[in-house]
Amino acid sequence: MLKQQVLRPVRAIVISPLPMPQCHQTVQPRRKSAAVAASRSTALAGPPKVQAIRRHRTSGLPTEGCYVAARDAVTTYVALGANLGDAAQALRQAVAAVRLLPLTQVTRTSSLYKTAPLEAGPSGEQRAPGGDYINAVIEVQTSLTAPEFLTELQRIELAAGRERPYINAPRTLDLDVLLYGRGSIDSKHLTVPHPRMMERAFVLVPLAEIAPALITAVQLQAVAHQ
Ligand code: PH2
Ligand code: MG
Ligand code: MG
Repeated sequence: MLKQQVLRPVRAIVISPLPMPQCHQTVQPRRKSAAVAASRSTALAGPPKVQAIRRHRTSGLPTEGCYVAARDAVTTYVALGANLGDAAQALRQAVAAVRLLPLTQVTRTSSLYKTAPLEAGPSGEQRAPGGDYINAVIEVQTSLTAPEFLTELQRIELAAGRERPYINAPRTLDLDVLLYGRGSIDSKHLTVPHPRMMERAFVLVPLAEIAPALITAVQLQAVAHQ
């Protein structure tokens, strides 16, 4: 049974951000830099040198450790869950950490929901061992690619002490990409739309709260018994 016990909305909380990298520059991809022009003329003079620093394709500026906004922002939805430690606080800190990501804005946050732990996988609707979860969904605009965004979310999970001793183990923080624009991705590390999102009340209810146009009444009805 999904207890729709709404705790305090995420947005009302004062948070202490997790440490984040500071390399958030946006590069204008048009102008040829002096560095590129110089490297081309020296290349004519002798054999090409191996370049230690990765450079932006056209500007020639170093991109090592940086993200480059090369395209419009994509609307993504991320499910947050935790059932170890101070789960509500972990979710608030996670939202704060996502806000600090490069080229990324959090545009909507659902309420926090206290939910009974459900098995993931084929037996999907059974109660799993462990304590109740706190769940939420956020809407994010990001110019990070899907793999970059996933890497950043995994880093936030790790910073929150996430361990994976066995499948469905209780967790300090779980961040799942539900949707990445209209993208359909099926890679080793990422599948979007999230393959089980439509089976889970703890995802659909907060998602419908912030993006009602994405979820139909029939879809909500189908998980209403959880
Ligand atoms: N996450 C799972 C498995 N079961 N149950 C609830 N209530 N909330 C979750 O976030 C959750 C779960 C695997 O990610
Ligand atoms: Mg999950
Ligand atoms: Mg996950």
